[in-house]
Amino acid sequence: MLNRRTFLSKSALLGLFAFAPFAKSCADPEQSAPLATPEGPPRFPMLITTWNHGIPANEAAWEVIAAGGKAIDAVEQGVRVVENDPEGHSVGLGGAPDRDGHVTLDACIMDETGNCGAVCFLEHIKNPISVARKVMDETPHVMLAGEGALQFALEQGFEKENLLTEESEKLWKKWRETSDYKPLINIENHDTIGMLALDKEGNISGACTTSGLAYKMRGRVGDSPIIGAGLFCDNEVGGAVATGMGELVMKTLGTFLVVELMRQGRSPQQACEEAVDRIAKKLPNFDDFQIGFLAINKRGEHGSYAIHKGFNYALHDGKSNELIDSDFLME
Ligand code: SD4
Repeated sequence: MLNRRTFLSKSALLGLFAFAPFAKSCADPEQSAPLATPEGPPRFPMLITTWNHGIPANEAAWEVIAAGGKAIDAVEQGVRVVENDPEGHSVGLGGAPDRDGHVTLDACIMDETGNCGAVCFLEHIKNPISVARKVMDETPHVMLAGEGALQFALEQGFEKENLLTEESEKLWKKWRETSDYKPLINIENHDTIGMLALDKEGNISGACTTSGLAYKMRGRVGDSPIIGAGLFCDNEVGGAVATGMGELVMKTLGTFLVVELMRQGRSPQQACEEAVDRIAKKLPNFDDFQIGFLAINKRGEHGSYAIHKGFNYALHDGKSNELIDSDFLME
């Protein structure tokens, strides 16, 4: 069932945004300083991160921000906490394997200058986000894949390890009894971590890291390491991250779309809603899957929207670090 309240409030907001001062300022490519708003000064530093594991990730990232560190370092340190946690079956160590039993990881990172790095189909390295950071900092490329990404990681001093924990192996063997490939809404493996940060300077960066869909085909890569799909930041406008069924996000370049909508004057909330609406209009069976977008703009305003109920995120503003339920299109 469609979420009527949201649709009604959305139309009301869309009527208003055309007259908002932010819409005018965003259209001006010369604009770089944080924008004053009718509600008060810009609200940063701040962090926003997908799902429950956003709480511990934000804690670690906030240590970097509070010490005056850069957003790019904060997001890397933040998501590493979740990559290192063997209990999580959707990111890094302990991630659910593909259908053949191999854990393959995808990640990307993007800074306030538009620099970015990514790895996909990476095996045996538990912190793909830091390998992505090295790709950004140490190579002329944006993305390395598979064997080449592993070779590069080892050259950079990363340790090769077995990422398939006993628990994930047990779950995989159980799945093999039927080999029924059906990603379930909010349940199976929709727990990619995507984090956006605005540091004390008001600069924006983001990171996204995942083991992808559980029991995917060998070689499958999702949206999470794709700049513009799983993550996009533009320091003139804002940033967005995506979680959920990557194929839907890739077909619509979801986070690039969200940022471009904010550039045209949408609030982060309006932009996330419009991106989900685009998926709903264009892609058949969209309602069999979950997608969630999170976005912030340069003023530290945030928004989120999902196809289905159940998506949440953690917001850290220096005073509190709390979980918030996202608005959604369908019950
Ligand atoms: C993927 N988008 O590989 C990822 C999965 C995900 O929350 O986000 N899970 O398609």
